[in-house]
Amino acid sequence: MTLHIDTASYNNLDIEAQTDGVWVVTLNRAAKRNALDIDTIEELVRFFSDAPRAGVRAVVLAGAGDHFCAGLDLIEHHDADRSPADFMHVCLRWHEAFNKMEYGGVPVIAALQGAVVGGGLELASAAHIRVMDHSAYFALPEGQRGLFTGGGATIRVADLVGKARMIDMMLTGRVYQGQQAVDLGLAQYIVDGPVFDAAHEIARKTAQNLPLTNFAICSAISHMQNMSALDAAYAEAVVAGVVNTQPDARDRLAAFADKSAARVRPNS
Ligand code: 1HE
Repeated sequence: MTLHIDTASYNNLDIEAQTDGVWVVTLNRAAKRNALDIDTIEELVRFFSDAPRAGVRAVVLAGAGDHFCAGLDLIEHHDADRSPADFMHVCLRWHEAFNKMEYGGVPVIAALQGAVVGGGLELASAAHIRVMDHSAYFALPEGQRGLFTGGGATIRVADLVGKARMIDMMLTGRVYQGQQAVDLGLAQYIVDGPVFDAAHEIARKTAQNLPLTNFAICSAISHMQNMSALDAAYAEAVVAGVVNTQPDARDRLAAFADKSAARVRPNS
């Protein structure tokens, strides 16, 4: 049975279902540069826990205003004066949210503009595709703030840019932007026009794939990266056994066989 997502029950996320199965999730605290407070993290946990069972075919993740996300809500953190155990539990909720995104099986396309910094970069790096415009910039200012990453950067950002670059970003506050950010792997696309429209177009395209295929792409690949090569190859065979024999794929294979399906061609 398909789960119902009650969009009205979200306050810090603006959630909108489109007719094509694409859902738009917008961090909705522009006045605070979409800083991630506890409530926002809990809403991310809830949405991304429910999305795979609610018929969500793809997600565009965006930030309201000029900035994607300023990371940890530093004011909330300052005022809460947390104990080490308290903050450990905060981080575990961040991991819960971001793992639900990365391993949930629903394509998440991040539309990045302005600051994508600290925890904002950790959030973006849990998306499957990152699309940026020329205003977007990436940094890990934790080092300068007397902090450390707690939302998975040591795993995902190091994975994107490499250990040495991540260490440099944290030690020096180095900022990456523009084509260089794409070249380093921080984003896969840079666009001249509206970044939301470009991300939405990509989301629509991914939503046309079969859900079970997308589930494998947006869950199995990440899981397999955590395995030994031997176990990953075994898991790949099992996943392919399920996905590549799904009844819904038969029409697509038949279309290839009768030559009505589009062929793979080089870009013109
Ligand atoms: C915030 C936050 C925030 C803005 N927490 N309230 N992240 C950072 O170190 C980034 C901190 N933020 C900034 O560097 C800048 O705010 C921005 C580059 C993102 C935007 O600059 P600007 O000039 O557009 O805005 P602003 O004037 O600095 O801020 C506008 C408001 O947003 C202001 O609130 P107001 O009530 O005084 O109007 C700011 O306080 C508020 N604001 N950023 C709380 N981050 C799990 S560990 C993760 C570790 C981290 O993520 S460390 C955080 C890294």
